[in-house]
Amino acid sequence: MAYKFLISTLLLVAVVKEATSATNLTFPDYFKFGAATASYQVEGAWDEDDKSENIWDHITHATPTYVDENDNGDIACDSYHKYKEDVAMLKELGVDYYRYSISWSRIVPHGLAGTPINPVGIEYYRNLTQELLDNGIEPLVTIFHWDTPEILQDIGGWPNPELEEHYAYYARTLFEELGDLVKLWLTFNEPKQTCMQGYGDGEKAPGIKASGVADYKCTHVLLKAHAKAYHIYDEEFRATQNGRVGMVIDTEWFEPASGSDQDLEASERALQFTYGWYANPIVNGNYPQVMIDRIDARSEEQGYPESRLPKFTDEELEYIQGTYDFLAVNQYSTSYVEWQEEADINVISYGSDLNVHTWTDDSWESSASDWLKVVPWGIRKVLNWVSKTYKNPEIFITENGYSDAGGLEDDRRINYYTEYLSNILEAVLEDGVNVTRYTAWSLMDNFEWTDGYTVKFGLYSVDFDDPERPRTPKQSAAYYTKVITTRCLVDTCE
Ligand code: GBH
Repeated sequence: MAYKFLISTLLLVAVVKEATSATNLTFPDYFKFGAATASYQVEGAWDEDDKSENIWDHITHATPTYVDENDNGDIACDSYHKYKEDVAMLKELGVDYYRYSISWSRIVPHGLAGTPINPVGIEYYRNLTQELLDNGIEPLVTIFHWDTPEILQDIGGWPNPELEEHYAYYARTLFEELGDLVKLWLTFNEPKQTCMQGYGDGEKAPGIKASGVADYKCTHVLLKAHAKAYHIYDEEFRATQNGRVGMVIDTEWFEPASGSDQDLEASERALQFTYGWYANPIVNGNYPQVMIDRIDARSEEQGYPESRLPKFTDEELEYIQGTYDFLAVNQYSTSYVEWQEEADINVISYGSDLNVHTWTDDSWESSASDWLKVVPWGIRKVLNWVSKTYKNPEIFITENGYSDAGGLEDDRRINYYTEYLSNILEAVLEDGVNVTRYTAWSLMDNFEWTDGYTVKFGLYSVDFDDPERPRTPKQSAAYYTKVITTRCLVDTCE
């Protein structure tokens, strides 16, 4: 009998060991766990209470086929009306904090600096934030998550230098109206996607295709807007409010295809064109040298009177440098990268300015998003790279998560979280990377941009066919709660 029991116990241990290679280390006490959403993806109420149209309202209404199944965020998860339920979910999950974003066109419906503030918009975010605080959940607020007021797009959008002033006015308004409650601010979510997808490849609203030109102009204005918001906080609010400000930058890991100098250089170049495009200015004061050198040279050869990569003045460089209290990283996936022959000089695009060959491995597990492969070791490499490249900053992981086609028994999502968190924990405890927060994307299924509602990232499922938009926890929600309470990824930890 005892013998049989021993055998089956050994078998069980072997099976559990096989199922995961996750570390049995324990998350340190200071490490915090959160979950994230973004305004356009969850709120709905697109034209209620004096909110004006934003670029996503506009593109989904004007060109319904822009999104899978002609869907839009008109109602989404209806979080505008159901925020108390959202907070109850966060409480049930047991997270330390909630990352959510504010809808600019709810706060400044006319968009332009100096125009009236919408008190009902402010009230919504004060109510949501107070509800979080009453439930012991810390707010982590994204000021801008891709939903530019349409009026600002009508004057050219982010490539227009005026946007710096309009954004600064909006950001100051938030510090003034919410800064007594909110102590952690993120100026921009994934600015690379705003600029490259919005104005480069057209994959996101406003859908403009001017790669290699408009994406660089967009970034130039956006970085100045970020710096201005940071300085406004510093000069007018920090002393009384005591908060911190940063920017969310996304990157894949680019794994060199070989150890050759050329492939190592290609990997570094890809990281500099991706994470470095935004991080280098705010940490070191300018675009990465490899971007300046390559884009300047190609522009000249192409007959441009000046570089397609705009220049900062000396004052601007100084103004932008140091505008971060921590670095934030969104990380999901990995590609292989290798050096390639110089691209045709007649092609004008970000891709040919970067000029590397990338691909993914067929053996990597896929997800419901074509760009998302399950490569847990990639996040550990990204964290080490960010830490080493930018002087060992405090790092928040502001997004990480897995997409599927739906269902409550989401074992592949549990596997993703287990394996990625394991690599993060090893980066912290074995590599000495200063990561202090981990944010799961997403709290619940929501409007996944051009994929509409066909792709699901949530820990909670939302029934989009039911007008009440009921939420139901998936198995991954229970797993995440267990990780947060035990601070451990496997059954027993050291
Ligand atoms: C985040 O972006 C967003 O912040 C969030 O709103 C979104 O819902 C979530 O992730 C899930 O998508 O097609 O190969 O050119 C994710 C990072 C980077 C993913 C750019 C799509 C395009 C890669 N994104 N990427 S590709």
